[in-house]
Amino acid sequence: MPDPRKTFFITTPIYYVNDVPHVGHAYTTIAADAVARYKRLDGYRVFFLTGTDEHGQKVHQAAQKTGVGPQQHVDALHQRFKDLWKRFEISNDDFIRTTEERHKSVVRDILQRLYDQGEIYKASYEGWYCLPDERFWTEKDLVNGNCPECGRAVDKIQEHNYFFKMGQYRDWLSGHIRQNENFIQPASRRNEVLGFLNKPLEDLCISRPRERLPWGIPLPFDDNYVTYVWFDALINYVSVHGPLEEIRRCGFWPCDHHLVGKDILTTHAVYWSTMLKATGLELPKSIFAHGWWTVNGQKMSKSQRNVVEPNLLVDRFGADAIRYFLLREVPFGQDGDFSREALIGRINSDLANNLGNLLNRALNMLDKYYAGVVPAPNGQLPEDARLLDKASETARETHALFDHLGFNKILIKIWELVDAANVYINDMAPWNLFKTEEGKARLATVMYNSAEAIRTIAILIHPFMPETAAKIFRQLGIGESVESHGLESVRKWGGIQPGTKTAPGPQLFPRIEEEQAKKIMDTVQNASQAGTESAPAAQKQEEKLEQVSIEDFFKIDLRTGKIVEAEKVKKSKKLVKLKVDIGSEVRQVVAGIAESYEPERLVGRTIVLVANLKPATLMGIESQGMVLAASDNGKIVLAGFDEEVKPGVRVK
Ligand code: ME8
Repeated sequence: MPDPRKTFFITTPIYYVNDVPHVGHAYTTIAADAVARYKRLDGYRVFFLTGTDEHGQKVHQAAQKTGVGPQQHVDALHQRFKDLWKRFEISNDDFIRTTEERHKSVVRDILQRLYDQGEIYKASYEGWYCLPDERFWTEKDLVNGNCPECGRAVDKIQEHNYFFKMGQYRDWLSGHIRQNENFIQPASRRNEVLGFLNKPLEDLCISRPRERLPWGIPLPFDDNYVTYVWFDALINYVSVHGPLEEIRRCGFWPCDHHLVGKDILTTHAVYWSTMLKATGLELPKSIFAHGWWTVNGQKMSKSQRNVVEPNLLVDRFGADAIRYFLLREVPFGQDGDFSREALIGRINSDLANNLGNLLNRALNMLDKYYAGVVPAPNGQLPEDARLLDKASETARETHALFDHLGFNKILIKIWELVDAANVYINDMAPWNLFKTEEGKARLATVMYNSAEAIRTIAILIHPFMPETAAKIFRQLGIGESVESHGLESVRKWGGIQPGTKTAPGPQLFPRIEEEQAKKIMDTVQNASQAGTESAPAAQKQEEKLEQVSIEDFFKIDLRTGKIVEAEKVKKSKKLVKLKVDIGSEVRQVVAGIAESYEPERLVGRTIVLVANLKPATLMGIESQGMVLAASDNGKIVLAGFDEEVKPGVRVK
C-alpha cells in the first residue's frame, strides 16, 4: 500500500503534434516512466504526467499541409503518441491535451489574474521572429543574422502584442538557482542557465494576433489575440490538477521532476519559473535536461530521412530491449548515438548472455535437482554472504543514484549483481554438489540463493524493463505483480518462499545473429526513410499475402497433436526432433524451436500440426509435418489451446 504522505509528481514535455513521435520523444517518456515505477515500488503515491502540445504555429502549419482542420489533425495525431506509449508500457497516470477545456480554462484564469495584477501589458513590438521555434529575438541576439537557438532564418516583424513582465524576475531567479543546487540538473546545464541570466532578461511576448495565427487559446482580455504556445503549454503541469484552487489540495505540488530535453531547458528554467513566481505557485524541485540522440552520428530529423521509427523498433526488438538500451547506453544528460551495432551489442551481451543465461541455467538446475521446486536453504556460509552483500549493496546504491537520475550507473550496478549471481553459480558448481550426500545439503542453499538473487534482480529491473521483470516472476512461480513485492523486499534476503514451484518458459532474449540483425535494421531504416507515416504500411506490406479462397484454406490439413517425445538434433542449435501423436498415427517432426524451448518442456504439450505437408529432410532426419508457431523478434512461441483437446482433431 502506498504511504499517503509520500507523493511524487513527475512530468515529460508535452509533445507537439506537428508530426508522429520518434525515438527522441520515447527517450524522455521512458526515462520518466522508469522513475515513476521506481517510486511506486518504494511506496510512493505517484502522479506521472505526459501529453501533447496542440496549439501554435507549427501544429497549425502541419494541419494545413495535411488539408484537414486543425482540430481533426490534432485528434488524429495525439492518438499516435498514446498508442506508442502503450506499446512502450508507459505507466502515465494522465495524458493532457492542450485543446481540452480543463486545460484552456486554467490558462485563461492565469492570464486574467496576471493581467489584473499588472504583470501583463500591451506594447508595440519590432523584432526578429523564428517561426520554427516560435520565438522573438532582438537584433543583438541573432547569430550571423539567424536564430541563435536553431540557426535558421528569421523574419522581421512589427506588431502590437501583449507582454509578460519577465525581465523583473532575473535577479530573483538567479538567486533561486544558486540557492537550490538540484533545481537545474545536471550541473553543466545549471551553469548554462546562470550564464543566460547574466545578460539582461527581456519581457516575454505572450500573444499572437489572431489574423496571423487563428489556432490558439484567445486571450481572456482581448480576443483579437491568441496565447503564445509556450505560455499555453507550460501551464499543463498545473491545469492537469484542475482549477487553480485545487493545486494545494491535490497533494502533488510542487512538482518533483520536470524531465525535458536540453532544447527546451530555457523555456522551463526561465519562462516557467517566472510564470510560477508571478502566479504565486511554488517552483518545481528539479528540472532535469537530458541530452540529444543522433542516428549514426546524424541529427534525427525528418528532412534527413533518418528518423528511427519507434513502432518498428518495438516490433522487431520488443519494448524492453529498447527501453534498456536507451537508458543504459548513455549517461542521462549527455548526448547519445543510436546505432545498430550498439543496440544489438547490448541485446546480445547484457540481455541474452548475462541476464537470460542466469535465469535459464538456474531454472534448469532447479528443475533437474529439485523437480522445479525452490528448496529451503540450509544455513549460509561466508561464500554465500558475498552474494547476499552484493544484493543489499546494489539495492542501497541504486536507490541513491535514482535521486540524480543516474540510469546508466544504476543499470551497470544491477548488471554487476547479475554477474555476481552467474559467478556464484560457477564457483559453487551445483553439478558437483549434486554428486555427494554432503554436497546435496549445500546444494539446497546454493539453489535457494540463486532463485532469490534472480527475484531481487527482477524487482530492480522492473522500472526499466517491466515486461521482462513480470516474465521472470512468472518463471520463478511467484505471480506477475512485481510492484506487490516492493522495494522493501529487496532490502532483506529471503523473499522467495521455499516450496515455490517454478515454471520455466521461453528464453527472455534470444541472441540476434549478425545477418538477422542487418535484415531487421534495414527494414527499420528503410521504413523510416519512406517517411514515418508509411512505416506501419511498410510493415503491413511485408506481411500482406495474396487472398485465398476457403477451398484453398481447407486444402491444408491442420491437426491437433500431442508431443510424446522430444530431443535436440545433434550439431544443430535450432532443431528439435519430435514424435507427435495425431490420433491415427505418431509422426516424426523436425522443428526449429530449440532456442526457445527445452525439449523436456515440450513433452505432453498439445500443438497444431500441418499434417499434409510434403515430407522434407532436415539434417538427415525426415520431417513428416510442420508445427505452427509465431516468431516474434526471433522468439518462437508455439500455437496452442487454452483447454485440453485430444490428438487428431481437425483445426479450422
Ligand atoms: O518542444 N533526442 O515539443 P517537441 C532526445 N511542445 N530527446 C528528444 C529528441 C532527440 N533527438 N527529439 C525530441 C516541444 N526529444 C514542446 C514542449 S513542454 C511544456 C512543451 C524530446 O515535440 C525531448 O524531451 O519538440 C525534447 O525536449 C522534446 O522531445 C521536444 O518535443
